[in-house]
Amino acid sequence: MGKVSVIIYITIALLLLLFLSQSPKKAQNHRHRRLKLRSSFHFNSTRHEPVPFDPLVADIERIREDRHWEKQYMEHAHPELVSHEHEPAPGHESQPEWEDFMNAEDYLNDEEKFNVTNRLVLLFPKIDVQPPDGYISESELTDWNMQQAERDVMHRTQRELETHDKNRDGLVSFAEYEPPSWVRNADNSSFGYDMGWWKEEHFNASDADGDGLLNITEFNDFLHPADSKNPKLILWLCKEEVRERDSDKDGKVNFKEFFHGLFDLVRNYDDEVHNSSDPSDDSMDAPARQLFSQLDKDGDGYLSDVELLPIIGKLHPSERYYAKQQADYIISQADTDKDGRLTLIEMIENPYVFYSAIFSDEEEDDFDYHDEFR
Ligand SMILES: *[C@@H]1O[C@H](CO)[C@@H](O)[C@H](O)[C@H]1NC(C)=O
Ligand SMILES: *[C@@H]1O[C@H](CO)[C@@H](O)[C@H](O)[C@H]1NC(C)=O
Ligand SMILES: *[C@@H]1O[C@H](CO)[C@@H](O)[C@H](O)[C@H]1NC(C)=O
Ligand SMILES: *[C@@H]1O[C@H](CO)[C@@H](O)[C@H](O)[C@H]1NC(C)=O
Ligand SMILES: *[C@@H]1O[C@H](CO)[C@@H](O)[C@H](O)[C@H]1NC(C)=O
Ligand SMILES: *[C@@H]1O[C@H](CO)[C@@H](O)[C@H](O)[C@H]1NC(C)=O
Ligand SMILES: [Ca+2]
Ligand SMILES: [Ca+2]
Repeated sequence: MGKVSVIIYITIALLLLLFLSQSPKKAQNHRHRRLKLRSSFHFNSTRHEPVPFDPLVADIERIREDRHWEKQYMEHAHPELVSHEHEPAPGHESQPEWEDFMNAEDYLNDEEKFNVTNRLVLLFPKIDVQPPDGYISESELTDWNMQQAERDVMHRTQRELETHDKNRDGLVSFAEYEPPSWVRNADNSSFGYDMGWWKEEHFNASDADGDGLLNITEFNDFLHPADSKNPKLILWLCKEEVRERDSDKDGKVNFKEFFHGLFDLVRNYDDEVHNSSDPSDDSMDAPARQLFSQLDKDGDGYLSDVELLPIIGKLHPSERYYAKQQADYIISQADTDKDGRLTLIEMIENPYVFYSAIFSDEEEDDFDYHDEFR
């Protein structure tokens, strides 16, 4: 740490002491709310859950989710074993003090053990890094959320990989891969979407080096194509989008299919599209026509897979999109002086915003998760 940042932190610490000594009531005001761990974990969930702000909470949730997952996995893969007393799986013998769910919750609500103010004081300098100036900017908070999300995603991917990797070589072949049961049981035609997911073409597109096996990076891409940098997989995602939107099955997306399937999803992200460049054309679908012809590079009146490339990131938001959305939400709630960034004092004044993912009594539901996307 440079001299400047040391001075900044000493200043912050002094300000903090001053603040704490002056407003003891304020800190207690928030105290009757109980923090609750989430229990909405499902195998089939495609909803995007926000990742906890505090890595300690994330760890607790992760351990709990692993156990839940093991249990479901055993019921699914080895039903013959489930009737016996449930044995902890290998590698999980040593349990921390939050042995079970209720203990974990008691732990979080025990102010001696889990002091939210102290947590924020501890986390602040880890987030305030670019530059360390005593303020947390939107981009610093987005990066932080992104780090938490990546940790979480890789943990789940690792766990998934272990269950599919039958010969334990750390790689998944398509023969080893078994799609989730709700994919296998689904009748092809009853889904309007998800048709090509978890099939061989999806697998092959994820296999960047084409050796027929997915390593952890490739397998993570397979599970989360929207976050992948593999061009083959991104093109597959466009192909899949065409398949899902192509109601008349001619292999391409015409204007009608675009207007009724894709346009609304794109428009929400892209305010420019609202402005028609041609003021004389004031029909309802003018912005849609404008975007359509912009995308239709070869002008054949249809959108092909490659022509969807410019908007695929909007159709399938990446982890970074959610990280930024969560950062914006937190700042909007905690930025008391409305300067667009957070000081430690602003954070301490609004501690529950940072633990909102685990609120038991969250009143507002105004955080838009975009459920309809993956
Ligand atoms: C997902 O699983 C939950 C139970 O685990 C079930 O209630 C829900 O209907 C399932 N959703 C879909 C889309 O299959
Ligand atoms: C949490 O820590 C702060 C700062 O150290 C302290 O002032 C406060 O009393 C603590 N709260 C509880 C409930 O222990
Ligand atoms: C789904 O469609 C494929 C061919 O497109 C077919 O081979 C498969 O049996 C179908 N599965 C179900 C469950 O209908
Ligand atoms: C996937 O790649 C393998 C070779 O690694 C090939 O045999 C197979 O036909 C491919 N499948 C699809 C659906 O492209
Ligand atoms: C997985 O394979 C890809 C090439 O397909 C490579 O770029 C990547 O570094 C590998 N990941 C690991 C963790 O070895
Ligand atoms: C869109 O229209 C608004 C006013 O309605 C204007 O402020 C904005 O600059 C326009 N954007 C573009 C890209 O033309
Ligand atoms: Ca590979
Ligand atoms: Ca501020």
